Amino acid sequence: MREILIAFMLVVTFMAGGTQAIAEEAKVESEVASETEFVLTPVEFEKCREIYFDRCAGCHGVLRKGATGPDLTPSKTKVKGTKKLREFIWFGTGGGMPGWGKMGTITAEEADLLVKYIQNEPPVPPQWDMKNVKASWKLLIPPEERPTKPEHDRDVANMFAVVLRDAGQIAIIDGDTKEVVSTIDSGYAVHIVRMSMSGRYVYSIGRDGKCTLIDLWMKKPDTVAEIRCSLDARSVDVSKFKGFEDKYAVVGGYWPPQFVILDGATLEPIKIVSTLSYTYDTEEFHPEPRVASIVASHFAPEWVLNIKETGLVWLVNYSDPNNPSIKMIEAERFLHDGGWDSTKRYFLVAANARNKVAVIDAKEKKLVALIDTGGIKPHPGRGANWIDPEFGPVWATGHIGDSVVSVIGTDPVNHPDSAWKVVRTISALSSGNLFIKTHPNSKWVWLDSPLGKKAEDRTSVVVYDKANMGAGIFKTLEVADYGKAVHMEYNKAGDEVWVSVWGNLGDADKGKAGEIVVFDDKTLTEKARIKNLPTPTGKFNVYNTMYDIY
Ligand code: DHE
Repeated sequence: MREILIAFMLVVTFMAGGTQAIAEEAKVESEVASETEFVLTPVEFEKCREIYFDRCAGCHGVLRKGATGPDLTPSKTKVKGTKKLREFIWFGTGGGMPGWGKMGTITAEEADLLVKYIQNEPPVPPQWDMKNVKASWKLLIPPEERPTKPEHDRDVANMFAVVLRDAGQIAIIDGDTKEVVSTIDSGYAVHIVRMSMSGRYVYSIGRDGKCTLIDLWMKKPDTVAEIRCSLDARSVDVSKFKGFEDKYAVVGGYWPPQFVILDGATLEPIKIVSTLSYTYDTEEFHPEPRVASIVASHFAPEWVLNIKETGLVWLVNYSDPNNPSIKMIEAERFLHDGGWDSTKRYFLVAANARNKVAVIDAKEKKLVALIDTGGIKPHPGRGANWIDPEFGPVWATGHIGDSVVSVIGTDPVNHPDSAWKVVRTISALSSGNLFIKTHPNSKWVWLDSPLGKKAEDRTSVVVYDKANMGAGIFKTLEVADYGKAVHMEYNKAGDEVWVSVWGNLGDADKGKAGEIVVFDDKTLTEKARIKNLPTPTGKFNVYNTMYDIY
């Protein structure tokens, strides 16, 4: 399927008219390039296009106009030159770019080809309109044929949906027994899942834009509907406001830049909306404003959609989904990931390439603060909330480009002096942090560093004591001796922490494709290992995801 898509994308690349200006801008360069040292055979070009899609597009954009990572259009890359570009790709940068060669993700030959590729004109993928979206929709089991109550006696609220990233699958694991109840095919390089407000359904989103709906009430949970909302995507969420529980879902697209509103029980598409627009500050047209994180408001029937390149937060009202109203809030460019404060009124989202966190008030529907985090490229995941003994309720983020955790005050009523300010800056084990996590029942805060420079940092996580954050790292836990330790998630009771070991699919025969290590949160000791999971990354406890507990 993916091969067909790639071939299709290449053909349409040269037919797409909407991005003519970009094509022309790069034409002169590519003509020179194709005659000289940057020439690639069609097979090499295709190989690079795939590597670029897998490793580079997320940060630099499909059109390479730059976002979390810098602009890589030929007018910029040719100035940098082959030698410098090769070094960046191989060794990474201080700004948070991973050293793809050094880490063993790509070979020397692939790095050489990529250097040429990014000095050529970027191919432009096709559009994906409602006709395509509708044609991709499959209702495998209609709601009336689904169970009317759970067909098993497992605690659905303590189940985990685990992303098996490189396998393109979702594992459903019983949080009590640690059994893998079901392994279900999902989208290509599947990215995240979210839960319906009832906790019955799991919605997954793949990097190919495929959304699957999994019913946890089935004896063996399985897909009941699927749809492809775009060709490249990262986010999905559901309607959570009172009266709209389980009614709708929304999928955010990276390419084409758009979102699609779906029926929550069947995934039937209702409305498609393009996010093509102008940057909030300079009001320049942007050809690729991607939908980054999405959260569901608890104050109104609204989704908070973070439009990365334009720096706008869109509050999309879904009460009349065929005629959605959108309030656009100016925030900051390159919005990425974020989470609610403990009251779920304020959404804190990283504008990562600007080293800032924007705070959106979902009740008053406005921006309340733009905070300089003091570190390079904040990356909170959804962040972590706890009560600091000195500053009251706080939320925190780690950083990709700095070995630092920034703790931000979130209580403007009782702690106005610390609200929306960095109140503590704590040392991490390393840069390359992606996720931070806690639970209201825990005394600890957990932080990973899967993009750390040293292998031992990538395989470890650290724990901080909420009551004594000033003391720095309380304990470093080595999770595995291979792969990357990534993403923590608590069980429903908040007394276990699950950490993924993201290995290589190719190392499955050595038992090193991946596993989940379960820690006892009280003693900070290992409690269980769920072995032989192919490349687990994000994992989501049903209850904690439903209620946004982190
Ligand atoms: Fe993610 C969240 C985008 C790479 C694991 N990631 C997000 C969100 C966005 C995003 C926009 C917020 C979704 C939301 O809340 O609605 N991620 C991107 C990229 O563009 C990027 C940098 C590059 C790419 O090419 O995709 C990228 N992400 C990764 C990974 O390589 C990770 C580590 C492994 C994987 O499985 O893909 C990864 N991203 C995650 C996870 C979350 C996430 C686990 C959700 C965290 C949570 O606790 O909610």
